[in-house]
Amino acid sequence: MPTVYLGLGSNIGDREKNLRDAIRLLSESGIHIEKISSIYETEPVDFLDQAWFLNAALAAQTELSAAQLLTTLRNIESQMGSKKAFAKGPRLIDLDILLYGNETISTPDLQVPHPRMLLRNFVLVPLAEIAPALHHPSWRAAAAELLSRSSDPSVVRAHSSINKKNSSS
Ligand code: GSY
Repeated sequence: MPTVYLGLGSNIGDREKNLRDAIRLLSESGIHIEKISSIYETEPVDFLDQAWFLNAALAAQTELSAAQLLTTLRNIESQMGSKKAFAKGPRLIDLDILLYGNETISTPDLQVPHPRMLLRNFVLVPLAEIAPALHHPSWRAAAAELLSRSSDPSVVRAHSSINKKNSSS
């Protein structure tokens, strides 16, 4: 089974609950979660005039193909009531495939590695936390090194840990 890395984000409503609900639904959908990053509060990028996000990343194993995994993520977003009012705008939950094993995928629906992930601190910070040595064949360096070289000026700050929340519930 490939190890997959997923990115999660929310900037509408109870953002932390949205992340935790999404993680529960992922774990009920054939996605065997192995590691979850801390939650980070992150300054919006691309469309700046919107609320700050909570972002996290997770590592998982799955027998789903990449296309099936994408469909599963989109179904969870719909089930949670997430609607994108406009591209790059606010969303209740956003689930992205960052990496699918060592694969490189380019179809009209899916590009893996996620094409903008190395340009975004809100992806690199949680990813480097859970997998600092992760090195996709198309990358010049491992995740932690890529983060240290990031030129993204946007702020990413600690929020709280999903793991701590889970252990007390
Ligand atoms: O790409 C996911 C949605 N998104 C985000 C996000 O998740 N976090 C931050 N900080 N900015 C974002 N801009 C967009 S679009």
